[in-house]
Amino acid sequence: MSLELVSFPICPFVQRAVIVLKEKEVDFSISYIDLADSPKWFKEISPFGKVPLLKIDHEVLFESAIINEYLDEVYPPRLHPEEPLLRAKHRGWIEFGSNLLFEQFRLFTARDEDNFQQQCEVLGGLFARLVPELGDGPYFMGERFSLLDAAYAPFFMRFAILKQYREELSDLMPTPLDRWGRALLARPSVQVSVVEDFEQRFLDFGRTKGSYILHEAGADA
Ligand SMILES: N[C@@H](CCC(=O)N[C@@H](CS)C(=O)NCC(=O)O)C(=O)O
Repeated sequence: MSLELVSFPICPFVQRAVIVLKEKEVDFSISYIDLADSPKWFKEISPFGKVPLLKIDHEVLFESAIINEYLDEVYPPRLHPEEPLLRAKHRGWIEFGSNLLFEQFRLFTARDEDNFQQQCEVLGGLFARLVPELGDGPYFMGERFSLLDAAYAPFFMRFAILKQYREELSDLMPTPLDRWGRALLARPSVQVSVVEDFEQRFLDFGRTKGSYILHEAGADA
């Protein structure tokens, strides 16, 4: 069976699937498209016009959560909880993590101080909601790295970059979340889940979107 991930180099949703493939030590190839000018073949096979896609021989899967569940069912070790109720809870919190990524994107691409502060409030509210669910760590609800952990790692990787541009972002993140993020970023599968020049590409993308915090820090030259 040949596996190919269709990607955009800084997409956090593709990164979720890469982390799972790395955790499971599965061979795969990755191809990159330009989302601003996506090829015809991609439009034909991507129902939402979004990455990631996972091509499995001649079949195509879309949506990161679905792709990861498929990988989890086919390749060991099992990362989703075995117990149905807990698994369902994890699915809900993975969805919450997707929302967190969208709000982080809005923070990154905020075009002025007011908008940036508004987004800080939104993220602060989401953090407060998440903290009581965490448990004692080091991972979400326990000691085992799960699909949910893979789904949140891209958020923490991007947040670590953004913190360099606005100090108050460090204060915004509650200590238990920060501890969780550090555990995720220390994971080898997470460290090799992005392109080598990821940070540069991420910042370049922010500049094209008029990111206020980059501009303010004089980082958009
Ligand atoms: N719910 C989707 C979200 C994927 C997503 O938003 N991908 C972005 C790139 S990070 C995309 O392809 N955007 C293209 C577009 O919206 O036109 C998933 O979990 O896979």
